Amino acid sequence: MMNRMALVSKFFPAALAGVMLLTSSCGGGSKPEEKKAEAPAPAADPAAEATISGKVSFSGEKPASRAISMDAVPACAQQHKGQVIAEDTVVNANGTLKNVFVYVKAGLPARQWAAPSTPVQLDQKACIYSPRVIGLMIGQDLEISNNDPSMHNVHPLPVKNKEWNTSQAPKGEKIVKQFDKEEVMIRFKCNVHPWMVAYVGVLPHPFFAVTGEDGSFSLKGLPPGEYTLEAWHEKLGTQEIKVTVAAKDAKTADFAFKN
Ligand SMILES: [Cu+2]
Repeated sequence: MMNRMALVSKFFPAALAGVMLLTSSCGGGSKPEEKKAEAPAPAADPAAEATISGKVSFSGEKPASRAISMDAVPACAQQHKGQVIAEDTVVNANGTLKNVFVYVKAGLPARQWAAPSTPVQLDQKACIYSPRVIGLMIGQDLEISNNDPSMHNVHPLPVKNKEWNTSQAPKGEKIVKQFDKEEVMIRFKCNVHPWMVAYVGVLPHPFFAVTGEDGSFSLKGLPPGEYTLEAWHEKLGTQEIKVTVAAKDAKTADFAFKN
């Protein structure tokens, strides 16, 4: 009993000093802790940004070309020479697919990405939406033009965003709209011309691309991380690929759709 008391009194001052030391080191240690809380900060370092690029290939039976009849609307038909082919599945000369929307579906750090101040353009030319597939960020302006001598009625059919439809006079004033919710994809139709269709992807970040005539895509400026990429095609559905990138990595992710 005496021994234990002696031990406590003997070590108490040291223990107290230790507690004080810990307290002061904790106070001093709060700064590194704050840095730890900002862990995604290195991800914002432009020097650490990674790139994922690739192509979207197609194999199997090439879908038959489907002709669109604009005969009932001479103002539209007159602007085309020969048959108008629907662009719902466009296989490029190099065996890749056009109009595939590729984007980061999951894995990004909880950060806010500012929408670009430049609008994304959606044109109506010869009674066709052009481009057929586009992406834009939440809050970014979508500028819709009517280059035709005929009236159109732009009508997006969203599930998560607000639906609207606005008629646009021949070569009329541009329609400028934004979407405030993430949605992949929103189908656009025209209430006047049933063959007109476009697809618009709305994302809270800038990591998306649409394949063109070489079927390739590139997602630049990615923070290091583990990502799920999705490729969306209006007829062939969706595919996912998981890709991990370290700082400054340039990785390849190729999608392969079959029909
Ligand atoms: Cu139209």
